[in-house]
Amino acid sequence: MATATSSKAASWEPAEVKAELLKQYPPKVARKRAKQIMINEALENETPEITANVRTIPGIITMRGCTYAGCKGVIMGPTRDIVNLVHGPIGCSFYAWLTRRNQTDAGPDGENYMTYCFSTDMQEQDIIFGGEKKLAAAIQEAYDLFHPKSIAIFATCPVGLIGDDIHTVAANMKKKLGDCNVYAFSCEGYKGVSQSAGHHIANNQVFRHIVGENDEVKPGKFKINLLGEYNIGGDGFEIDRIFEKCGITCISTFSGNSTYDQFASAHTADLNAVMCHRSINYVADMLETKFGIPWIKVNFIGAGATAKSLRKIAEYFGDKELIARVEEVIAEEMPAVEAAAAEVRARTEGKTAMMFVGGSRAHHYKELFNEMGMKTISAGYEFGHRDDYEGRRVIPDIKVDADSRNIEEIEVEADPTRYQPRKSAEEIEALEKAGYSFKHYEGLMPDMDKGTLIIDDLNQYEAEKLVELLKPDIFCAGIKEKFSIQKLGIPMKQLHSYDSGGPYAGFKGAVNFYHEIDRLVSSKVWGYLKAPWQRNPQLSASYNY
Ligand code: CFM
Repeated sequence: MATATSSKAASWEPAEVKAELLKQYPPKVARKRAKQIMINEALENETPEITANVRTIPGIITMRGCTYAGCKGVIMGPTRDIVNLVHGPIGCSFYAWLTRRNQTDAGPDGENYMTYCFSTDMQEQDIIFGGEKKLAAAIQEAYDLFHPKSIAIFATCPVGLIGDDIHTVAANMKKKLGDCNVYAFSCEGYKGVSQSAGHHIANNQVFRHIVGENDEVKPGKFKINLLGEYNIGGDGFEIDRIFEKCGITCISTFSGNSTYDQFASAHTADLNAVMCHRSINYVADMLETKFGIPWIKVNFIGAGATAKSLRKIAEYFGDKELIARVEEVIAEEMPAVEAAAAEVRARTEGKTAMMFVGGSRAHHYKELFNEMGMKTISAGYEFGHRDDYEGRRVIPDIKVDADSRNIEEIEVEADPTRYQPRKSAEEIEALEKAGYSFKHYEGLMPDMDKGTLIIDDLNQYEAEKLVELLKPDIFCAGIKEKFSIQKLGIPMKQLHSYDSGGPYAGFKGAVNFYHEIDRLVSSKVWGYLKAPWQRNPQLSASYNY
């Protein structure tokens, strides 16, 4: 049944909505933004080309974060036993301290630095005279206090501007300390157009300095790495629970609740399962080139998607017992999920959602909304690249601009002694013939309905305009959008931090999500909210001389 709000939405043609969004802009800005706002054609073999991963136009209030956020916050932040030391003014650390809700479990060794905030606390005199000595002293101090296995150093904007050589400081300290791996990331906030550049910088250094450091063979019959899962709201814990139940061994997670040793041992796994394609596909490619580990795209957001991903992993190993066990687990877990979906569908069916999140969730969460009978009428990424929208087949056609050229591409070759293809060419071919696809990601567009709006790097103005025109039943984005959307009378769900909820991954996560969204879209409270000037339009003020 269509709701009153969605029938209202239907009165707008997508082209009209696009024109309305652009109307306010000066011509030059409108021309640029027009290329980032696509009406999804849902053509069979062809997806329209979107402009993505380009600079935000100055003056526009973007939803994006910075390169440092992508490197320190996203990739390295969720690790638990690496001391993540920020070289920069204290604000860069304070506002990156425990804000991303990536959970950790200290485990038997008890090492967990998640709750600490490490910074060199640069002052004006360090900016003028250089901060290298202070950085070396901070590394020494952290080492003396904690004796960690590893210390990672992150550059903030001023460090790049004054030219501190953080890599030499790191190399010298590594030598001096002897039993602590120290390395640095040139991830100054301005380095790229968004946090996406920070992912790439982080991936390169983790691969260069940690992966392959521990050759010890870990126990387990079916060994995988889970790439691009950051344990927000405990998602990773739920996925770990399912893997364990199936008998799948997760050698390393990049990087939710991960340890230094997990990264160091990643090359001993036999399959890479890639969850967030945007943030980590570089590591998947490098692990394949250097060590011969194939990768597949998975998604554990959505119960159906979870089941599908588990089957895909089992099929890769081709072991009858594993395949049977995965089916048993799915059969055990699904009844509770289906009961929850049936219960909420009476209220959620036909409702509409909008999602503007990072570089993969705007796609992944569509699965959960589908399971509730809800329609995603508009979606987009903050910093996705064209392949995240249109699929990996467009990668060769992506124009490399000056901003992307700024980010180092590291040369990786097959390891002379440790390269070992996990499947023979014939085995790969047989799997592919049976419909299996490696290194494959279709992107968001093919999954979106015809006529829906796909918008890259949505900004504050456009978000409000979209909500005003299309009146979705729920809007999903982040903290910067939350309150302005709620003030428009629309429920808002944070899909970065999950507000205070989660997990939403796996089977239990799906049940949590159904209940949460049902609660939000069934509540009328936001519609009753009126600002004082909306309630009493006669209110006026005059200036008193
Ligand atoms: Fe990947 Fe992420 Fe995302 Fe991302 Fe992020 Fe995140 Fe995200 Mo916020 S790694 S691209 S840089 S799934 S922090 S856990 S929620 S924007 S959609």
